[in-house]
Amino acid sequence: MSYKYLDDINFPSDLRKLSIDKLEVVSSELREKTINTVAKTGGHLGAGLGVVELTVALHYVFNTPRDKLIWDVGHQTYPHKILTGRKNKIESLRQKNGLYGFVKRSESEYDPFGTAHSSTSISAGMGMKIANDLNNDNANIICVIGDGALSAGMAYEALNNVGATNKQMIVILNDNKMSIDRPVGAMSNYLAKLLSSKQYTSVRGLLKKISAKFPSSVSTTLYKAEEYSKGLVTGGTLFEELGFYYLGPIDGHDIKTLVSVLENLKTSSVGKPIFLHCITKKGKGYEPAEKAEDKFHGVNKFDVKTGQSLGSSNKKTYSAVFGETLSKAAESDEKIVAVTAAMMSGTGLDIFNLKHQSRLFDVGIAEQHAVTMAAGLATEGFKPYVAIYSTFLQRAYDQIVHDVALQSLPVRFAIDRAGQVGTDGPTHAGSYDITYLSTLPNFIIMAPSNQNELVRMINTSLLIDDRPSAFRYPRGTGIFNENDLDSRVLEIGKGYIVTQGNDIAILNLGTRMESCEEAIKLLKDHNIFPTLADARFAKPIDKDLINQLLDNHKYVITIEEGSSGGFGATVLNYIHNERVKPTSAKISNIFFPDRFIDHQSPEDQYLEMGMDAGSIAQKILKFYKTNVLDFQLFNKTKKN
Ligand SMILES: Cc1ncc(C[n+]2csc(CCOP(=O)(O)OP(=O)(O)O)c2C)c(N)n1
Repeated sequence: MSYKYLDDINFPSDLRKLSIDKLEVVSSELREKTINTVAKTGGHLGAGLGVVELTVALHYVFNTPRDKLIWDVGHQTYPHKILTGRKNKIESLRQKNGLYGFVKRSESEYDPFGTAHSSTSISAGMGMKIANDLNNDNANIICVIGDGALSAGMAYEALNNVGATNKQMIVILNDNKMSIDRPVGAMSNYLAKLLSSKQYTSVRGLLKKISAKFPSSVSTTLYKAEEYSKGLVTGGTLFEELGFYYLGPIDGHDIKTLVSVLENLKTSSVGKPIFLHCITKKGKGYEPAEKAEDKFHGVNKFDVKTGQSLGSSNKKTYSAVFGETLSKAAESDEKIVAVTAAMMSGTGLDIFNLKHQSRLFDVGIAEQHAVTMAAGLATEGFKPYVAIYSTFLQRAYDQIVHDVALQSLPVRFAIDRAGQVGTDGPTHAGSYDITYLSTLPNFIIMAPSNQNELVRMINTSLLIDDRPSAFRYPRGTGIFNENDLDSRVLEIGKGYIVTQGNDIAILNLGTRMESCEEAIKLLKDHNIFPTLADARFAKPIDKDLINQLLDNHKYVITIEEGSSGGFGATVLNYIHNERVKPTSAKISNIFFPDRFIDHQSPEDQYLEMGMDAGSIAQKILKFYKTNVLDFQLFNKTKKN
C-alpha cells in the first residue's frame, strides 16, 4: 500500500517540512496504516485511532525528541511509533523480537519514559522538568494522559504536586469518555459536565475572561484562532483551582486547531503548568471500532473490511471460569461482593455483573483503593473478592500488607494473568505475586493446575473467613472438564500426588502441570517414571507431602510460574530451617529467571525460560546422567 505523504515520513523532521494544510491527509494515512497494521498483528487499536491527530500535531509543533513527549499507559502509541523511525518495523509489533506494544525507552529516543501501567506520565514528566530546570535546559515536557488513567491516585498525587509549582510543563488530557470499559467515578462525571457546561463562550466573551489571566502573547493568538476557541472554557475549573492554566475543551481531531493551540503553548510563557483538555473519540475513523462496545480497545487479528476477529478461541478462559463460579456462588451467598479496578470484562466480572450488579464495584484504575475498600467491606462481615491482574496488584502492596494482612481480614484476591502473559510482555507479566504474598503472615495462597481446580479454590476461599486468601491463575484458556466438576472445598495447605512414580518427584504449583505431564510422557521412552504432585497451596505448604517426596525420591523438583523467592523458596526454607530429619535427596527449583522476559507467545516465553515440557524432561535426564542414579538403566535406554 502506498501513501502520498506517509511514504516520505520516517521521522518528525520529515513531517515538519510539510505545510499545515497537508496534515489532515497525513492523519488519515496514519490512521489507515495503524488499522492495517493492527489487523495483522492484533493489539490495541481504539486508543491509537483516537490520538492520530494529536500525535501528528504534537510531533509537528514540538521539537521531539529534544522536547519530551510522555504518553500515559502507552497503548495508544502505534501512530507515534510510525512517525518516529519505526514505520518499517511496525508490522513486527508485539511479535517476537519486534516492536513492543507499549512504550519502551530502549526502543527509541522518542520514547523518553517506559510505560504500560497507567497514570505515571505526570510524575515522570515532573521529574524531567525538575531535571531540566536544574540543568538550565528549556526543553518542553508534554504528558498525554487519558480520562481513564486520570482515575488513578498516582495521577492526583502528581497533579497536586505539579499544580503547586510554577513549572511550565504541559499536561494534555485525552478525554475520550472511555477507559477499557465505561469510565467511572466523580472525575469522569465532572469532565462530562465540563464538556456540556454553560461556560462555553464566544471568542469575544472568552477573550474578556482570559485576557486578565493570560499573558498577552497567548490571548492575542487565541483571538486569531477563532475556530478552536468556540468550545473553550476558562476559569473556575477544578484544574485551575489546582494551580494549572486550564485550556479547553478543544476538538482533538481538528488538526488545525490542535496545531495552533500547541504553537501558542510552545511559544508563550505562562509561568505555570498548563492543562489542555482535548476531546477525542476512541476508535475514531474506523467504523467497526467506533460502533463496538469497547471501541476495539484490545483486539485479535481482524478482517479490515468487516472488523471481524480472526482466530479467537472458543475455549473458556480462566477469567470466565472465575466470573461464572463467583456469580453462581453469589446466588446463594448474599455476602459475596466483587471489586474491580477498571477491568470488569478483563477479569470476567462482567459475568458476575449480569446477575449481581448491585454487588459489583468498579472503582476505576485505583488498585490501592480497591484493596483497602475491600478490607473495609470485610470488617463488616462481607466476603469481598478483589479481582486484579497480578501485575497491577503490585500497586497495592502496602494496602495488602497494612490494611489486609496485618489485620487478618478475609479479603479474597482473585489474581488474574499470573505467570507470563505473552505479547503484552514484561510490563504485564504476573511474576511476583507468589513471592510478595508468601512473605506475609496470615495469607493463604492457592494456584490451580487447571480450571476445575480453580472452581474448587474459589469455593474453598468462600470458607476462609478469618484471614486473607488468594488464588492465582493465568491468562487465556486451560483444561476444563465439565463432566468432572467437583465443587468440594479443599483441605487448606494440602496437595496431592497425581501420579506415583519413583526416584524423581516433580512438585508442581499452578498451570505448568500440563507441561509436567507432557515431560513425564517424554521420559517414559527413557524408562524414567517420575512422581508428579500438585501442591495446590503456595502457603501454607504441605509439609507432609514434601516429607513424603523427600523420603521416597532421590531428586525433587519444584516448579512454579513466578519469580525467585516464591513457592520453591518456601519449600527450601522449610527443609533447611524447620525439617528435623536430614535428607539425601537433591532438590532443585524451577522458577522464572532473574531477568525480564520479552514479549512473544507464552509458549516461546516458557521455552526461553526452560519451563516447557522438553526442558523439564531434559533437566531430569541430565540428573540421571550426572548423578548416576541408575546408570545402567540410563545407558540401556539410551542404546535403545
Ligand atoms: C495500573 C493499571 N491498571 C490497569 C491497567 C489496564 N488498562 C490499560 S488501558 C486502561 C484504560 C485506560 O483508559 P484511558 O486512560 O482513558 O485511555 P484510553 O484507552 O481510553 O485511550 C486500563 C484500565 C493499566 N494499564 N494500569
